[in-house]
Amino acid sequence: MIRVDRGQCDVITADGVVRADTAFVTPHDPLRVVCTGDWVAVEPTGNPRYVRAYLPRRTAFVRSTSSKRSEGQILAANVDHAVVALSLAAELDLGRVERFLALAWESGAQPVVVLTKADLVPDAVTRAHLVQDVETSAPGVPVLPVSAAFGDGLDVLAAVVSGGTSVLLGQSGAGKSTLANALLGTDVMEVQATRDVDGKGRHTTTTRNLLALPGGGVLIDTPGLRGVGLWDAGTGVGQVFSEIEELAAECRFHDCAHAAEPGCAVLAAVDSGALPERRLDSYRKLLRENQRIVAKTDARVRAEIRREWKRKGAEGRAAMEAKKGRWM
Ligand SMILES: Nc1nc2c(ncn2[C@@H]2O[C@H](COP(=O)(O)OP(=O)(O)OP(=O)(O)O)[C@@H](O)[C@H]2O)c(=O)[nH]1
Ligand SMILES: [Mg+2]
Ligand SMILES: [Zn+2]
Repeated sequence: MIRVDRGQCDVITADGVVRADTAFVTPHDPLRVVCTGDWVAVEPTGNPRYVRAYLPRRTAFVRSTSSKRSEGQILAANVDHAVVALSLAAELDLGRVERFLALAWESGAQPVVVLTKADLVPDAVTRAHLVQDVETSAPGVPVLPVSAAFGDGLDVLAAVVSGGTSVLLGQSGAGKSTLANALLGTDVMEVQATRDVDGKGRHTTTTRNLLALPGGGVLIDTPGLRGVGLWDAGTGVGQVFSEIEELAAECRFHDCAHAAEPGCAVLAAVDSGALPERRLDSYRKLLRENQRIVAKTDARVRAEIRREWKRKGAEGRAAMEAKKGRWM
């Protein structure tokens, strides 16, 4: 599945790209809506041809659409590498990186951070510091500075994305489509100058697109995301802050809240400077946000189940009454 747009989608088949109708795979539940990266079964003939089903997903990148509503949105399916694009032209927002990475880990894909527009930070020492800052916030995640404009770092990224399916994620104007074009070797995706110096763009890319790379592998370019809300990402948050979870195992108390407990290994690490306080704050913030979302979702799911029971109960009673009625 290449792209979904207003009830229509493009599917790669043995006979080339086919346009199909998604009416049968667009249920009410937003997490079950067909999505770029899905493997689908499309009718062999017909006008329109309908997508009838999609295969179970290996991985799925899901965010919550806003912090107010507990609704998940699937951004890409069956992705192996979640490439988080972050512009070096704008001020680094490590909290945002951590948030993206929590969702990336949670999706089941291997996260990669790409620091784009490296040519705009010509000083090598400054650049190295920026890379290091991101690395500290992303244990277990490769951090690659690249310049699509000059080609620096592109070979390493090309090697990473040559196996399997990768998705490009990040804010509008981060340079995702420019990167996609550089990896493709041709200008397939439209690119636009960012509107202002703070690095905010105006959403040049508006649909998710799946592109076949010349060196093998498949790349999904996505529209910029201003914010990504966590969506049931407890495991992902744990992975982003794996060094804190490792430290926590050394705390004297099993249920240490790392607040003021004696023998707290986490606070000791903050005191010694080994763990930046910002990391601990960010960890707490994301854990809290995630718990809120999970609680909300649970509440909503429980309410739905209750409604279903009530409906079934009412139907059951009506059926009983009807039976009684017949027998009397
Ligand atoms: N100097 C420099 N500019 C770049 C580089 N990569 C991208 N840009 C510029 O950044 C701007 C935004 O690039 P896009 O590729 O459209 O950004 P995007 O992330 O796809 O944006 P959306 O589609 O809105 O999400 C364009 O003006 C690009 O020319 C780079 O390596 N160096
Ligand atoms: Mg784009
Ligand atoms: Zn502790």
